[in-house]
Amino acid sequence: MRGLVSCIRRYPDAEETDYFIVTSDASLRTNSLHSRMNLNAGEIGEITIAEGFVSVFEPIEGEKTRNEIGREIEKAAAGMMKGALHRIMVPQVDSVTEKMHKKLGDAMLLLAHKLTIGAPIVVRFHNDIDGASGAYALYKTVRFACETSEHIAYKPNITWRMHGSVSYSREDATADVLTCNNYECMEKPLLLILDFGTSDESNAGLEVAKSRFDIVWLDHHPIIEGFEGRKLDHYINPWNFGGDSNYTAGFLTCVFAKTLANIDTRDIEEASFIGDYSEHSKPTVASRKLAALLDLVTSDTRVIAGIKGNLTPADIDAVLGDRAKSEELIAYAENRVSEMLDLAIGSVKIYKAGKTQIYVTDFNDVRINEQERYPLPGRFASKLLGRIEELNRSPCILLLHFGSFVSARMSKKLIGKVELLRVLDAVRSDFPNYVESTGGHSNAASIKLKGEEMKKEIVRHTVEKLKEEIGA
Ligand SMILES: [Mn+2]
Repeated sequence: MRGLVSCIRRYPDAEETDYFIVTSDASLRTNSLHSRMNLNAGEIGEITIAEGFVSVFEPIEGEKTRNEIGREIEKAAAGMMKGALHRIMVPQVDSVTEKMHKKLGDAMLLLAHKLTIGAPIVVRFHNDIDGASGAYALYKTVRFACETSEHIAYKPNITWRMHGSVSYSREDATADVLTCNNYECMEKPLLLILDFGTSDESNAGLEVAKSRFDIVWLDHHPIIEGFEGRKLDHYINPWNFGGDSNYTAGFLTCVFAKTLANIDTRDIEEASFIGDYSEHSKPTVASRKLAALLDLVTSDTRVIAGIKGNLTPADIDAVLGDRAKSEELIAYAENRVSEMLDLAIGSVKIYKAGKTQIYVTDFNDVRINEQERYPLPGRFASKLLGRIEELNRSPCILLLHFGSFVSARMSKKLIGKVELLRVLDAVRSDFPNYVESTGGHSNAASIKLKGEEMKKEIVRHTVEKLKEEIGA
């Protein structure tokens, strides 16, 4: 039997090495094998396998064989693509999907190709409901595609990393390179970025990653002019196809995943819409529960026994597979949020600006237990604005402060009337020695302070600036 050593995983000090070998006789198969022999990535040989061990490897030279196997690999990868264009019968969404479909398919073919040669794959996803739902859909789809593929006879080399910021730093890229340094592969490994990174702050990480990885970058944040990632072959963002941030990254990843295999991701798609407050959201009981669960487990990974820090889609899958455990966690999350919302509604300060009310609250006043991380202040601010909106006829603004952060949330109806980002920027120039940075979206933004000593004054000043902006 002919075999191509496509990828190798070495363990320091181990006598044996893991080899990912693409064999072809009747059909192509990618196997995980061991050997004490010292083989190189890209070598082709006539091999004998006994109980998972490569016992004989007679090298075969020649371009003809290499090209033949190359073609078989291409064919196998293309054959894995068993998905289809995904429509949800919302014309605004489906038209964007149609325009992106070719690009998503090309990116998925690259992923299928990497799976076929056993290459290492690193997936980084944003640690919120949207990012985690995308990662979970991709995990389920890839698992299904590999389990049902006649070609894939090994467990894919995928590393899942939950990512706690909105940019991809040089340190992140270095960590990803180190992860792949355990492997020696005939081609570059694959890096997949989900739901973050579209800012010029990611250029430093990209600079390190782009020479070491093939990259697929799926995001839905507004694209910043100076962001270098926009030039990547597989940078896919609905903003480039007539869509906007309402087309969430989790949904985008489901559409991407569905080019590989058509598994049911309806609840996951909807959870991502809920998580990012998309205007396309049409919640169901099941999707609300999934969103609540993802919100909880990404905010505080400790709620899942045995996890410290990184949360993987396999962990999410395990919790969802345990009905009693997931119901218990969902109930805990819902109770906690509703208790805190009640507390917050009872303790907010209200400033009138014409018909608009500006609410100010201290997150410390509504936290029930300081040891618990759920809910995180920024996400709680969005939930609190939702509750405040239910109680008001007119649109509102909320400032929630916590430590040296101030989260600003504004009713969508005020977009266009109140330039929230500009107001926060003005606050920054008025307190240059105390404000470190401001930024965010048009209706959800934040101020990062250098310390807490002037926080009271800065929050008051922000209220005054907002009043001016509203014209009251
Ligand atoms: Mn998102």
